[in-house]
Amino acid sequence: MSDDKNLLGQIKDKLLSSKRKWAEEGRLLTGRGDKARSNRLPPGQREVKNWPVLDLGIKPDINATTWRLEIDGLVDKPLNWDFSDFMAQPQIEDVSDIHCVTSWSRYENHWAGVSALHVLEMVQPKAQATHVILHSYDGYTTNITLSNFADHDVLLAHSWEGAPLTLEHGGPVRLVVPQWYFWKSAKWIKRIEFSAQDRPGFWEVRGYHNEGDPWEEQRYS
Ligand SMILES: Nc1nc2c(c(=O)[nH]1)N[C@H]1C(S)=C(S)[C@@H](COP(=O)(O)O)O[C@H]1N2
Ligand SMILES: [Mo]
Repeated sequence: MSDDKNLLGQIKDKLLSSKRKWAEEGRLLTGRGDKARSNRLPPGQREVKNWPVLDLGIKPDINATTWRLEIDGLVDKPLNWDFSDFMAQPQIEDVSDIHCVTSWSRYENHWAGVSALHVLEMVQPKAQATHVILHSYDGYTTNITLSNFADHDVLLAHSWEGAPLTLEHGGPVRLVVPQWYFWKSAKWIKRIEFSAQDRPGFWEVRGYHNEGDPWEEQRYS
């Protein structure tokens, strides 16, 4: 009995000392930190390394030569940009995570393009404007509030990971709204309309949440 206790004691000591050694060596540490990691993935999501394509299945026939962007509605200075006008605007880069409502998340996407804040400076929305309606070349629409559109990390992106955005991912130019589920990030952006009324878009009238905060799991209405 006392021998057994001794043996157990020895095994425990050994386990403890190897654990201590692991701790000293930092074994099993990913470098990400468990806390940071669980804070990064919204509830019900899983991380993917690829970048899935999701849309209505209509690939619009546009390219950098034919693409135009209209920015109008309740603004003082409506705009109509072709691709070279767009590229002549001040450019920003941003890194953000994608959270798709179908449950995949993709970390660390490097975007380049023109910030929504710059667009707002250019067009000067009227005081009555409260919402922004996004219209795309495939007929898709989506809606966000003016204040969400004005988030510092919202941009009209032409590049992803240092290369021009492919047509399947919304090139030549798509919207990126990192704080919301990805359905708010309109591909093939055609028109940005400032409005005094909220106007639910394609998915919002088909049961998706009107906002879509992944941290609140605002998936469906
Ligand atoms: N024009 C347009 N934009 C769109 C969509 C679409 O069908 N048409 N689908 C939305 C949805 S539901 C998602 S999840 C993302 C997918 O973008 P991706 O194909 O680049 O991953 O685009 C969003 N923007
Ligand atoms: Mo989606």
